[in-house]
Amino acid sequence: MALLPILEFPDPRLRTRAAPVVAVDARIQQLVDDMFDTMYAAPGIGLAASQVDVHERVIVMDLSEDHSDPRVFINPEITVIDETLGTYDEGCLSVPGFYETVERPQVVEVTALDRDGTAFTERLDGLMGICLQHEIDHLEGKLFVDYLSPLKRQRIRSKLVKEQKRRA
Ligand code: QAP
Ligand code: CO
Repeated sequence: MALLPILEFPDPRLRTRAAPVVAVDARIQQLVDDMFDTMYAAPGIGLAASQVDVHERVIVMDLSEDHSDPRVFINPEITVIDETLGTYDEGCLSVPGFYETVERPQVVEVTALDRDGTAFTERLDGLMGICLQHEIDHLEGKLFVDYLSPLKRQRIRSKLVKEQKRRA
């Protein structure tokens, strides 16, 4: 069991574009396990490696209430299946305490590698599809606050910087 420190907005390291995983080896499997420990402890429903300062294309998710549906997406590629936009009040472990409405395509198809390095393709809708798009954004150095107005983003930034200074 290992908990990894989570980077918080506006940390510039969250803007790093993650590189593809070259081999799903013991190091990546350890990273996946540590990311699950970190996400479950938070608690959260999704975590991208970028958020723990590892800039490789690894995502973990679990939308169940009892840790019964762990999902791993390594080198994910998504295609939008239904362009219709849906809204959701998104949050992020890297933007603690803030939830804002974001619009995203409703249905996506993902091809990725699992924890064993085996490729799979799956259609995701509802919160699962939204969460995966949010996590893939992290791998591109993008955060949900980027979809908000500059004023809202600045307010969130100021409050978080103040909180980070208080803790330091
Ligand atoms: C991403 O986010 C997500 O502010 C996963 O104080 C969330 O697990 C995608 C969390 C919603 C789509 C919809 C946030 C925990 C967890 C906080 C999370 C907080 C404590 C966020
Ligand atoms: Co996030």
